[in-house]
Amino acid sequence: MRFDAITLFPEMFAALTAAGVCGRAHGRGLWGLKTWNPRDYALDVHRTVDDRPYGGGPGMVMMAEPLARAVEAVRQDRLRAEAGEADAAPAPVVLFSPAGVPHEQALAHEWAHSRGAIIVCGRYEGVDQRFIDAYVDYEISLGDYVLSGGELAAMVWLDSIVRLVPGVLHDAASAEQDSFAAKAGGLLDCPHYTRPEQWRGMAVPEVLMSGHHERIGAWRQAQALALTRMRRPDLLQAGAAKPNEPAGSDR
Ligand code: 9D3
Repeated sequence: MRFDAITLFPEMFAALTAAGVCGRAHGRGLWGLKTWNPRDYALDVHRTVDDRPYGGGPGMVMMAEPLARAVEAVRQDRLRAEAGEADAAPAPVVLFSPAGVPHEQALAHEWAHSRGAIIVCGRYEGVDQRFIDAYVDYEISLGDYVLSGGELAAMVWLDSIVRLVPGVLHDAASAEQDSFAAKAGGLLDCPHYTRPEQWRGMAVPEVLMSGHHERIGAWRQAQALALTRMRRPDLLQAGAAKPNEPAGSDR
């Protein structure tokens, strides 16, 4: 599994390959990441990658040509690396943008079984639409809040995917029991406790000390349901329309 990130801030991605679950998996060769700076593919001596928007308005727009040349360089590099591989296929191009389809756990599972992608991180007000039309296969958002660029969104997206890659997590069950995982029925997770039994006058719930596995399971289920009803009632609306699904698309 190989990802290539086209970004004006390649150094940000070091966090992903250096630390934690993703860092360890990277060290074990379970996934790879290469960064590419669009400035290196600019056409002028000033290495310009942005310009003012046609039609006016605030901010700057990322120019199409440096991004396009960066994607072409990645594709050449991937062809060289994959030479002789029987199952080699062109990698999809993914743009991170506030106008994208919202990311979610089910999509993380789908990407976890892919060969990877070419990631484009937007900065400034956005990316020239002609680059998107010509090169981008998927436009992805992380949610309805404003970031200063696509890098952190891409890193969160990558983290959600890499931890699901077979062999990355030691305990496969821990992924499945996460909040939002299918086996938890799409509920928030129940509360957790560890030693000591008393902490600053607060006790651990009786039932967890009982050793009665059936009652413990029922308690956790009830806690998860109550928490979900309180914080995320939207998760309990089975079959509710999602923002990326047109009305009536479920027939
Ligand atoms: C005035 C309109 N703004 C769009 C909501 C402008 C704008 C804000 C922030 C344009 C680009 C950005 C930078 N954000 C991203 O590149 C981004 C993002 C985000 O801001 N929120 C959630 N997911 C993502 S993915 C990329």
